Order: sequence, then C-alpha cells, then structure tokens
Amino acid sequence: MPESNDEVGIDTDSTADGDVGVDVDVVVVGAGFAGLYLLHRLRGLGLSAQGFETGDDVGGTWYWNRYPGARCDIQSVDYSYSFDPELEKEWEWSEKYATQPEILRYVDHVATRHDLRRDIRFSTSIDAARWDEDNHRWLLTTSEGDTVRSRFYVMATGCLSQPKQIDIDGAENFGGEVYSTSRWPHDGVDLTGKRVAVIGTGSSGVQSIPIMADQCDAMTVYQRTPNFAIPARNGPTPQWKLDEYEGREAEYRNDAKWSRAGVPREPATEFALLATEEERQTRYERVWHEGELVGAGSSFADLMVNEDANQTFVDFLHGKIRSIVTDPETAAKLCPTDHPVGSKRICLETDYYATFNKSHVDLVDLRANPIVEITETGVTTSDGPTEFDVIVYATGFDAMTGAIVAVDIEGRDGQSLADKWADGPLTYLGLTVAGFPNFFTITGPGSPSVLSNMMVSIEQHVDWISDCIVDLRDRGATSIEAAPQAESAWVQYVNDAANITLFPQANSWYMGANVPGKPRVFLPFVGGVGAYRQTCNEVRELDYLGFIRRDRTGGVSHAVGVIRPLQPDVTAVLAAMAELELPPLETLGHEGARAFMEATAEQRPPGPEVGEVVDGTFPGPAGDLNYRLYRPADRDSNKKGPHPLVVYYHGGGWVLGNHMSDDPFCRDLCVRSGAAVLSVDYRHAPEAPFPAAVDDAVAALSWAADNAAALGADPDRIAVAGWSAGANLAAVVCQAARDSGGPQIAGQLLVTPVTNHDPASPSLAENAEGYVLTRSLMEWFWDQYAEPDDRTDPRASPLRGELEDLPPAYVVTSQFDPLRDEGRAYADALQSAGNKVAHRSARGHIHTSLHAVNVVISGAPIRADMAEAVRGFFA
Ligand code: NA7
Repeated sequence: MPESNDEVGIDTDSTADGDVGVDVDVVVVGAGFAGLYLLHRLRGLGLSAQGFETGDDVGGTWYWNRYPGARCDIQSVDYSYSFDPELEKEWEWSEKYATQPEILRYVDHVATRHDLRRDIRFSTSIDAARWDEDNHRWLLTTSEGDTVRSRFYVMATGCLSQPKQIDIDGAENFGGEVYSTSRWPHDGVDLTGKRVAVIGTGSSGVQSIPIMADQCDAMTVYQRTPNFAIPARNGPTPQWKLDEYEGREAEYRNDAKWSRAGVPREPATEFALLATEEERQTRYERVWHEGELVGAGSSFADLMVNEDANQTFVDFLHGKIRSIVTDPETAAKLCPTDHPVGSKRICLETDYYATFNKSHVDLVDLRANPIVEITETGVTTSDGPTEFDVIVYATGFDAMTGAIVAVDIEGRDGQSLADKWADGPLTYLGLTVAGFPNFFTITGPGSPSVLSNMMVSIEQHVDWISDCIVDLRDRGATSIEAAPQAESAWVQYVNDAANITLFPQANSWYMGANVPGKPRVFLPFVGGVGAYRQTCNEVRELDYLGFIRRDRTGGVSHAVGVIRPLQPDVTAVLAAMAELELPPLETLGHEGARAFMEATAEQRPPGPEVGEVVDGTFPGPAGDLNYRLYRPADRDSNKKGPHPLVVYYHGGGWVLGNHMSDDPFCRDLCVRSGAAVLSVDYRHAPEAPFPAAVDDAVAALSWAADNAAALGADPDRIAVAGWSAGANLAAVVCQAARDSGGPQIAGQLLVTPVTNHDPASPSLAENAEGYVLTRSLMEWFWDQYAEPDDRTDPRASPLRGELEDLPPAYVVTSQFDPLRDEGRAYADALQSAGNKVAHRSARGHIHTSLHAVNVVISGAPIRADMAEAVRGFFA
C-alpha cells in the first residue's frame, strides 16, 4: 500500500486513528478504464492513491463480460485511451470492434506499462464509506473488514457493472446450468449438443445469440422487447477511419473531445422531414452499410427530437429486418414498435437476424406469451413448458446508479446516498453530490457517460477531478462540495435536455425502467461531450462555480451561481449564433436588418402542416395590406369549419417582419389550437412611424370581424395574438376595440409583449446583452417607431392605458428577456383591473426562443399551453 505523503500530498494533519490501516489522499474504487487512468494521473501529480477492485485483476466491465461475441460497439480506434501517445503508437487493434479478450489484453498492457497494479487491492471491495467531518476525510470499510482513511473518495465503478437481479418466478428452481452474460465463466462454456434458453435481447443477447446458436442443438430466445440493430460489419478497421485518424492522431483525439458523442463526426444539419424519400433512403442505406452507432444516431438533425422524423428510420429498419428474416411472423416479432429508434441503445449485430432463419432457433414474444415460471426442467410460458439444459440470462444491469448505491455511503450529518437518491440520482455535473464532500463519481448520472464514447468521457472526468484536487491542494483547502442550489439547477438542466428528445419515451435502462422499483428518471446527460466539457471547463474557470470549499481553519468560500440557467437548446442556439459572429442587427440599418431577417427565415425549419394556407390582401387606412390565413385541417371531413379565428400580429420591433415572418409559429398555433390564424401585415417604421402600425392593426381586426364568414371563420369567436411588438399591437387593439365598442374579442394571447417604454426596468438591465434582443436593439426599435413624447401614449405603451373591461388575457414572459418585467407588469395590471388573466413564465427562455418552432424544442410545452389558452378563449 502506498504511504500518505505529507510533503506533496493533500494536508494529512488529522489525529491518528487507531483502527485505520492506511491514510491516503485518494481512494479509487474500480480498476476498469476509469480507475486505471485515475490512478495513473494521481501518481503523476504526487498524490497517494489506493485502488480497490472486486475482481482479481484489472478490466472492469471487460473483466466480467466474457460471454461469446462480447465486443465494444464503438470502433476500437476510438474506444481506447488518448492520454499516452506512445501507447497509441505501439498498440494496434486487429478489428474494427475488438473482442472482449483483445480489449482485456489492452487493459492488461496499459496496467503493466504504467505499473498500476501495485496501487490496487484486488478481490476487495469497499462496502461502506463515511464522511468524517471533524477530520475532513472519508473512512472506508473494505470487504476484508479493515478501514482505510482518505481525503478523497472516487467511484470509478462503471455504468454497467451491477447486474440486474433476476426477477423471474422460479428462477432458483432450475436444475440445469445457469449462466449470466455479465458474469460469464472465465474458462468458457461448452454448449455443444445442449438445449439452450436465452432470456434478454439487448446488446449482450444480440451479440451472443448467433454464436451460441452455432454451438447448441436447440435454442429458444425469450424476447420481451425487440431492439433495433444494424450490421456491425466487423473486420479490419475500415480505411476511411484510418484515413481520418492516422498521421493526425492528436487532432483526431481533440475533435473527439469536442464532438457530440466522443467520436469525431460532423453533426447532421439536414432534417429528415425536409428530405425527399430518396434522400432519406440513401442516407439510411449508408448507415446500414457503415455499421456505426454514432452514424446511426445522428443520420438527421431531427431524428431524436421529432417522432415523425424518427418513424422514417424505424420504417427503413423494419424493412431491413423483413428482408433478412424469412418467416414473416418471426420478422414481425423482431420489429420494435414500442420505442423510437435510438431511444434505447441500438445494437450492432453480426448474423443476429439471420440466426432466426435457422430451424433449431425459436423466438418467443414474451408480450404475447409471458413467462409463467421457471421450473426445475425449463421455462413455462402461457403457451406451456419447454425443457432446457441451459438457461442464459442476458437481462442487463442496474445501470449507472446500481454500483454506487450498492455501497453504504454516508455523507455529512449521516445522510445516506441511497436515501438521497431514492427518487433518482441528484448530482452536480454527474461528478459530485451535495452533502458528500470530496466524493466524486466518474461518468456518473448527469454526465454524458453511456451516451458517449466512454473513453472520452472517462478521460475528461479523470482530468477534471485531478485538476480539482490539485487546485484544492494549492489553495490549502481540505474539502470541496457541490452547493445544493447548483446541484438542483444541474439536475433540472439534465432533465430539460432529455425532455427535448425522444429518449424518455423508451422503457430503457437509460431511464432506469428495466429495474423494477427503480425511479423513472433519465440518467445520462444528452447534450453531448463537447458541450458538457465546455460546461465543466467554465465551472472551473469561474472559480469552481457552484462549489463550496473549506479549509483547515474553518474558512469557507463559495462561488455562488448556476452554470447553465438557460434551456439546453436555447444555450445551443446562442452558442451557434455566437460562432457566426453576426453584427448587431441595429448596425445594419432598417433595410439591411430586414434583408438579414428574410435570409434567416429561409433557412429555418418549417412549422407543421396545416389544413390550408390562403394568401390575400385587406384594405388598410393607407392602402392594401397582406395577410396569410392558416386553416386547421378538419379531422372530421363532414364537419368543415367554421373555425374560431385568431388575428395575429407578427414581431419585429415595428420595423422588421411581415405577415409571413412568423410562419412556423402561426402554423404551430393553428394546429395546436384548432383555430384559424390570420397573420396580418401592418406598416413599418421608420417609413410609417407610430401610430401607423396601430391604425393598421385596428383596421385588420375590423376587417377580419366583418369578413370572418368569408374566411371560413366564426365571426362570434375572434381572438387576437401577437409576439413581441406584435403582442404590443394585440394589447393595444384590445383597448381600442373596447373604446370603440367592438369588435368583440374573446381573448388576447400576448407572447413576450412590449408593454411599456421603461429604460430602467430591471430585466432590461439583467438581460441587456447576450440573449439576442439587446438593450441597444430595443432602443433602436423604439427610436425608429415612436418619438420620445409618443412613447408614453397608451397606444405605444399599453401598460399606461385604462385596463378595465378587457378581454381575458394569456401573457407569456421569458426569464431571460429584457421585456420580461414589462410583460409581467402588464399581466399584474390587467389582473388588478379585474380582468381574467393567466401569466405563464417560461423558465430558461429568451425573447426569441418561444416562437422558434422546431428549433427550440423546449418551447413546445409552452406553445401547447398557449394553444390551450386560446381554446379556452373560445370555450
Ligand atoms: P440490456 O440492454 O438492458 O438488455 C437486457 C435484456 O433483457 C432486454 O432485452 C430486456 O428486456 C431483457 N430482460 C430484462 N429483464 C427481463 C425479464 N425479467 N424477462 C424477460 N426479459 C428481460 O442489457 P445488455 O447487457 O444486453 O446490454 C447493456 C449494454 O451493454 C448495452 O446497451 C451496451 O451499451 C453494452 P426489456 O428491453 O427490458 O423489455
């Protein structure tokens, strides 16, 4: 065992503790890829470290999972360490996806090369861990009964290391041989001449079934849920991969670090729903022939966020399965229909589907014929018993959290980690847990981990933890711990990120849904390794934002704050915009700004299909103006309209935009609310300043009311809506209609409205920069639109108007909008004046994100609420 080193290590000034055998800087649990690299890093930093490993040698998941056909599913070139360039040079992978024995040889080679075994106690686990607050140390109890004391405690226990308990009645009664893919005997299993049952068709089942089927006499595969699989097309590393990698290894590794999945690949920018059928087929065929998970999961930009887009790939894969499996009934059973493709980890297969063409292989669909029990001689389903010599369980893992909560971990004030995580894991960055000082998890829940190339994620975590420990050492601090506020904000962010995608729809181990009783929470962070790395780097650069540090003398420092307060997709859009280094809109002049907005609109994804779109004109006070009418599709073809009508005013600061510029948003509102949406144009500033837009907006409403029937709408059910400056006009129109005795307005939907010219509003100061609508842009809009004296006119600042007797209102404000406070103030004032008002505050949104249909997916639930409110106006 290594000795603690007072000279270079972390402070070891605590009182001696008689029953403690060893006192080290860091205890590392697990000797897989993560634990080994961490031990290597710590040694290089002059820290004393002790590793513990349950197995009797290194390898982690590759030590245990020795089932036939076990391979990695990320190409070996990628699924290998990058920290040691010499190692990269001297090791050559024999196959695209290395087998378990070859990966284990690699791990052995690394452990030997860096002499890592000397710091590891094998065949020993950590059973319990307790934070000793007085001494700022962890006390760890081993399976041998001794106690080890350490300043830091790191769980490098892997995400798929705790096998799921077998949860099938009678399993213990079986008298034949029983194997589990995750604990396969080291000297192999001979299945020759045997009748074999396999339960489970995840990756382990898919990899092992074809090989076991080749050996045995008869095989029955018990399938609860079919998985999507594409051909692995194993063989030597493909030339295209070598071309990308060889000769530019460092650059390649760096690209991997900043990629989405930890493998360099340009993210798809095309949308499946915009592509032609032929384009889609071409791309899916390429995925099918390439045999790479990363390619499959990112074939189109909308694949994992749009169900219709996803279905196009589902249909393609179903077609492939039917083309391989000759019996149509078996093929149908093998076609997954209960989850979007990619929402469970796609399997890489070699002869898996073809195996079901063999006469000695049967497939039982457990949804149709559930297992009643396992008996002494075999498996009984609702169809009757079948006898077997061998049962193989390929039933998966208690993923991501299982191995961590298997240890009895007690943090500050005796808090148990298992209790804290009873409703799902709470972590800050997937690295640390509030209330558990100096405790780290490598690739823990809340980090990209299993959604990425694990090697990239492991190295990033090890490096971050090592830097953090060194930073503490340099400051003379003795502990670091996540602040509860930072932790809950991160958990929220991780959930928000998952909820943008289709991932939560599947009953997957990503969701904890495979383990009975486990909380249904999406465990990994879906935002990608590059964005995540950036986040962790920023936390460090912001003096460990969200962390509390303590020193020996009781001193406390806390970098208060939250690292990602915006919605994940809003963050991504802002990052993409920042990369474009666009000039501020107001510097382009009104013509230039309009041209820019039009060009941008051409590149955005479209909104949903509506029943009908009709363009036309209506008479404004100074000449004809354009409108675009969106009619909902009538679900019942015998019952056409008339629909309620929403007169909609577009945004653009009274300067930009037209009746088509909010097209996706209008479509979305039309489809969701079932109302016809009439998007009307109005004259713009500076050519036609205040009150031209107001006059036009009022005229549009009157014309719509007079012509509703001709538009196929119901004249007695008319509401108004608008976004930004358009919401300003909608609010003003309601006041005008009240004052002039009509038309009757059923409701007003005001989305991030301008309601007042108040340069002193706190939200204008807080969100003045960085959230698209800046203070300077807002002031420019006002300057174009209204003379200073006119800005207090209620027709420009409706908050300053008479607010009694107005139509019911639904006001939406965004948290990071300079206009947030005036929107809220309008909602409050409407309420005080006795109107019916609902105010919806959009957490993590900016001024422009709510109406960015199919771009900012996190706005969708808020748009659904808006539509519900519109339905309510007409109820
Ligand atoms: P998985 O992917 O969790 O697969 C486990 C399989 O076992 C899956 O088909 C399960 O069906 C099935 N299962 C689990 N419990 C039962 C019971 N009680 N009855 C019938 N079937 C059951 O684990 P793997 O080991 O295959 O792969 C894990 C990861 O390792 C993989 O994603 C790669 O990253 C490598 P279910 O789908 O839950 O209905």
